[in-house]
Amino acid sequence: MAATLSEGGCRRLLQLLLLSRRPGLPLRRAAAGLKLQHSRGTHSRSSTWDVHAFMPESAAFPQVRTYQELLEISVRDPDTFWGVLARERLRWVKPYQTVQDCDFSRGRVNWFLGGQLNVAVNCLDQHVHQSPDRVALIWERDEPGTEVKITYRELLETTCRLANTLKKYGVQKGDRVAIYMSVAPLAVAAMLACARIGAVHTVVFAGFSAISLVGRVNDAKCKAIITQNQGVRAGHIIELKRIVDEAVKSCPTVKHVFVAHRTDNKVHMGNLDIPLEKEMDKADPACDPEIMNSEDMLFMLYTSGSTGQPKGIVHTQAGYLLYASLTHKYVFDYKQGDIFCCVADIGWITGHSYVVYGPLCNGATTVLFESTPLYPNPGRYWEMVQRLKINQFYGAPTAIRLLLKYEDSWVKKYDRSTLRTLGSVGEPINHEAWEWFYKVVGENRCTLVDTWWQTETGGICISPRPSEEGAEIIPAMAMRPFFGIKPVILTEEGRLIQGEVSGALCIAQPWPGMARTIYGDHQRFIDTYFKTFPGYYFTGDGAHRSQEGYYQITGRMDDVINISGHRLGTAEIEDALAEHPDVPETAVIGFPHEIKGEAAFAFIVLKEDTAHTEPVIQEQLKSIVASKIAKYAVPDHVLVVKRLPKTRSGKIMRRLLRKVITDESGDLGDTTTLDDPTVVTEILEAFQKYKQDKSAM
Ligand code: 7RM
Repeated sequence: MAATLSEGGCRRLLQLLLLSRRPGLPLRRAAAGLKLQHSRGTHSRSSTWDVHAFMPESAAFPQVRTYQELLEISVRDPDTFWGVLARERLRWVKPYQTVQDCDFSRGRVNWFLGGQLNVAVNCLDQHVHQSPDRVALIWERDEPGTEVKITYRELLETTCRLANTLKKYGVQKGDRVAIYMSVAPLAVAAMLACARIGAVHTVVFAGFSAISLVGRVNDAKCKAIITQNQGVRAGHIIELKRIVDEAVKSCPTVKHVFVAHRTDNKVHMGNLDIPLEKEMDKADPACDPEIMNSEDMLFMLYTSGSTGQPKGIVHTQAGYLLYASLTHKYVFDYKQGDIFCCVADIGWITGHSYVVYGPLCNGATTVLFESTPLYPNPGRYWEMVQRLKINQFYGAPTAIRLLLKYEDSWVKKYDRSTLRTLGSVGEPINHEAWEWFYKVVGENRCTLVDTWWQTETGGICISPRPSEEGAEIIPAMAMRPFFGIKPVILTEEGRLIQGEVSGALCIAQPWPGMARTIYGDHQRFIDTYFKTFPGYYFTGDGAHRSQEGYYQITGRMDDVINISGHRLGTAEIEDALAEHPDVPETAVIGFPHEIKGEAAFAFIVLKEDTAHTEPVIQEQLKSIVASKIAKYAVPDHVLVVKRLPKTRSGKIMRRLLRKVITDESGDLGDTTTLDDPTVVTEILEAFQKYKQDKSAM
């Protein structure tokens, strides 16, 4: 399918191009503060560096000569920039007419209106036409050395068979389908099969409990669930089908459960259950793609907020795909033929954008990592890098912090000379981890990018690359906005501040990858992201901007914590703990943890007449959290206190609790609003005693 433009589209594009060529538009050359990285032996200076070779689509902006000018046009004239990129980089059935129609005050975000396309065609068919035998997926199975390669032709056929199977059982355009699987080619095919027939997938991380699955499936009103008989991770079996069996009892909308087979073990098959591979064998290997509008839903993904239930973040077709693929190419310096490896699980947004959609849209070979960093030993990642000849490696700081505790020989004994780019995502990366990743893993020669983004942003928004070639990278800093991203920093009162400052990180204008709504609750979307600072998208994160204009993320400003890169609301954990009949009150705080980044600390108040001992209740509470949410959400510490510190209006003063557990109790700040100041001494004593008992803290 050729990229074509209708007459109207042509006219509009011409207007845009003419507009962008208007003389007198100030295009500043290189930004202040750009230094060349000295550790790089060879670099061409920006003056000889060809921006049109760097981004071929930029030929549409002939007046642009430097990287800085390209970045500026993307922010100053987003319609021109994104209009050209969407036209050139996506395969359209029908070209769009309007680049964007957005209004933050209403939470209205629309891109490429009038356009029609199919995401699966962009990710598969276009590459099958050009190079059917190129490897699309390398499935790095849990058992090292047993990887499976799948070509674009094979992935297209598998996707079509799966799509036809879904159709046969009544799944139609617009229906929601839950995917509860570990990282596997069939999981990727399931996502793409939904995209092909216009169904909306919601991938639920396979570490979530049955109750969490129920919550998401019911909120999305899913018609079907696609799962596996079992999962395999670090040599252990995960009973995925059994968890689904338990869940579907409470999911009235689910008509079918498709069961793929990861192991040879038999599992119970009930009324709703359909053996997936068997059905796929019978299905037609070709499936006509559904023609989708740019703003039809592609997927929803649940993520935690500061209050209540996780919210279903909605992403749509064209804008999301364009943003995921463009960031994949430019942040990681992906070149055709590279083997790209993002070790994230497909249950998170990182897996959606940088295991599946970004790389496949670019025709890349993408690695699906099923295992864990320590299985069968701490050399797993690097042995895989050597064996698969990986060029880009994208992972989480928590894994790096874990691995740097082991001998460097676990890294050094493997050949990592294929690596060019290393990436970090999900949480702040501390200096020690950054340096180890850069020096030991990357041999001081790879580019290491700390990438900041969110489920809601669809793709990377702040990252040291792309940039002018050879531009400096400051360790452990996300630094530079991506094309089209205009970060701003506001004070708590909502004042926009220029220059060096710390404050609330907001984004001042829409970009194609951003979320469109919260499923079933658009008002919550507006309230969460556009109310606090009218006119801006509020990220929920704080940031510092340096004199040079570089951004450093300082962490969440709300009650969201980040455990091993997994986002979680403290309110969710509190809600789970409150299920215990003997626990009337709880407060959960995030506190720094050496490996996990953050861990949960729960303060609980017990009923006076409880029949259980404290240790029994503590264990019961931990298992409630594991079964209501997931294992990773279980608090590391559960401390029984007589009362919680509250203001006179009854609000729990978490700030105080945080100071107690981070040993800052010498400076508790303003406690005058406390209802009863003696509660502080009480809690401090309880905490000291707890620490003594658990000398591990
Ligand atoms: C991609 C992802 C989003 C939250 C975000 C931040 C934190 C992510 C970084 C980071 C510091 C980073 N999506 N976060 N990346 N903090 N430096 N490079 O993680 O929706 O699951 O989480 O994660 O707080 O708001 S997410």
